[in-house]
Amino acid sequence: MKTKMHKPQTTSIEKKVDAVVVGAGFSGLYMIYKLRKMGLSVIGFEAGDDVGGTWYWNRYPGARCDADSVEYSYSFSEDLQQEWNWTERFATQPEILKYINHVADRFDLRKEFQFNTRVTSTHFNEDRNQWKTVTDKSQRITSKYCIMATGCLSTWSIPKFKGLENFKGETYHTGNWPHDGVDFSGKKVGIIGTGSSGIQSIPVIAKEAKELLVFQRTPNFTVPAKNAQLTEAYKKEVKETYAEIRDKARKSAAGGSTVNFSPTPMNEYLEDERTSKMQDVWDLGGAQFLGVFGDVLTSQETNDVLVQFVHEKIKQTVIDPETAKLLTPKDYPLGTKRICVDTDYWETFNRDNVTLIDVKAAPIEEVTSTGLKTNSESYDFDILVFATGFDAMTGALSKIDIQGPNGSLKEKWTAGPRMYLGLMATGFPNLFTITGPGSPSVLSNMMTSIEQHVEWIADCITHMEEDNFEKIEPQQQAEDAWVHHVNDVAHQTLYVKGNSWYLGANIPGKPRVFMPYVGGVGNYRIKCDEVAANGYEGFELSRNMSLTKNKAV
Ligand code: FAD
Ligand code: N01
Repeated sequence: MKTKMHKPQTTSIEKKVDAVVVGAGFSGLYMIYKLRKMGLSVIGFEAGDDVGGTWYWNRYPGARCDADSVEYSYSFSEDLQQEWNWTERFATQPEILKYINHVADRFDLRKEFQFNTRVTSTHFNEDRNQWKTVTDKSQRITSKYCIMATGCLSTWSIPKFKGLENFKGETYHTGNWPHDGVDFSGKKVGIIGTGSSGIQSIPVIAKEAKELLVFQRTPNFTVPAKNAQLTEAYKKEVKETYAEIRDKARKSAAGGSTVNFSPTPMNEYLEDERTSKMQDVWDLGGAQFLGVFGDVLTSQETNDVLVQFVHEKIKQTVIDPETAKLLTPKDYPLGTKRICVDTDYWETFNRDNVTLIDVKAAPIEEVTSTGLKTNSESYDFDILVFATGFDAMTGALSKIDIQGPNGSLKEKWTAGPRMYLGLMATGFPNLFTITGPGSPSVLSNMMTSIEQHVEWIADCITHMEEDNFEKIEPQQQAEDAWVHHVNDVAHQTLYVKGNSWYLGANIPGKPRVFMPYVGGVGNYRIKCDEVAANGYEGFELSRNMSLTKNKAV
């Protein structure tokens, strides 16, 4: 989907810039745009060979967003949002990647990036107030600021199955899909994983493959997308009202204006109104089903009512009662594992060429040369697809050796991530993360959250440059209080009852800590704005006299 061939620049071995940005997804691109506009010198590094992040890597069949396309886009440029035309309610991966390429071309953003380059370490030199960033191409870049735009869902995870190296067929992970696609025709395919990626790809693979074996450990709650082509009238209306749409999204709980999360708890509806209310929202399609009542994620009683509603839908859709039973999520509240949005997911299990296999009852023991073996049976296939998810939120950061003056980020996060506002961590001056742990991030339309973070970081750096500050880092007390608050609000919800990647539960050995902030995008923005307005309350800003001797202090 590249619109333009580009020659990756190669940065000389030693270089000094104002800021290093790691990652060329939506976050990194906008961060580079802002920093460059502020007159700072910047270098971006990206492990992939082009821009796109999530949408560069996740090219599996059926991949698309489940936030409305018109809102899953940048708002920072009025011209950009007026000139771009989305075609579907939920855009496909190729369309989103085309959009990202358009943005990169339009604002000439590639020239600051070095592609095919992974950042391996960054160490802070306290005497010089500088980060020294090292790449896998042995470059060493010093910079005052280092900004991690490394993504919440960019470190794909393949479980360490015994015997995996013996498999003679093809293997793929949805999060690292080949750019020229996979030919499933005439093939017997096994897929492990029934989260959002599995649920999107299974219906499409089932249509292409000769046979599909779906290995399911936990059934997931999913809502039909009701995807559709966007009409000209709708697009015109959106463009005319974009300012209001964006404003509403920024103030909302989940970062979107079209997702209506009702504030009204279920008990305020009469019993016979509840089912029709659920049906109405179900018919609208998409993740907004989670917000049908105001207390879906705080009241077990309300949640149970939604669960029953979904159970009925499965029964009505899936013909074979045993398969229907197996597809029915029972052990956790709806929404506490990320809700999925699908097209024809349950219907796919009515096809003759699709078999659902319960690997909770009979766990996978090993991968063999021709397929896999559970503790009760062996299965053969030609292609094995891992839809097994990501080391979310902390994975990409933990892979980089990040050393502050008093130790590494990895050590600091041994018992789970600790950050102030999900933006910075104590002990790591001038190092920012975009949508880091402790911010609404993955619980929101991430475009809204990414823009908010990039703009906050850009304003903070402007403040530092204008007032000759050399260093900023959170005060320990502020960080501790924020971590406590994030934990506290999460524990007032049902979220902590699901074995989700939000809690790190999908990665063996990962500390069980609820990582995103459930307090809502609008409230969180107010907090961040207040912090900035109060002179970066909770942060320690310092000037280094020897370094700033030529500047007015
Ligand atoms: P990413 O897009 O993940 O980009 C990070 C980049 O950093 C990657 O390209 C990676 O290669 C690079 N990188 C990481 N570490 C290094 C390193 N050490 N050195 C060099 N480069 C590095 N969100 C929504 O709000 N709505 C949706 O509908 C939605 N759908 C999604 C569908 C899928 C399949 C997935 C996986 C995620 C989805 N998300 C969705 C979340 C999505 O990740 C964000 O919306 C958004 O794209 C994140 O952008 P980003 O730039 O922050 O991170
Ligand atoms: O990953 P997941 P994903 N044996 O972690 C199973 C975003 N996204 O890539 O639940 C057997 O959700 C695991 O089983 P269990 C979105 O934020 C969005 O699907 O741990 N099975 C689970 O079924 C999403 O939440 C879209 O029991 C194993 C699956 O693999 C996030 O990305 C689309 C196993 C992993 O599900 C991640 O989604 C795609 C094992 N050893 C992604 N290990 C949109 O539509 C894991 N599993 C917007």
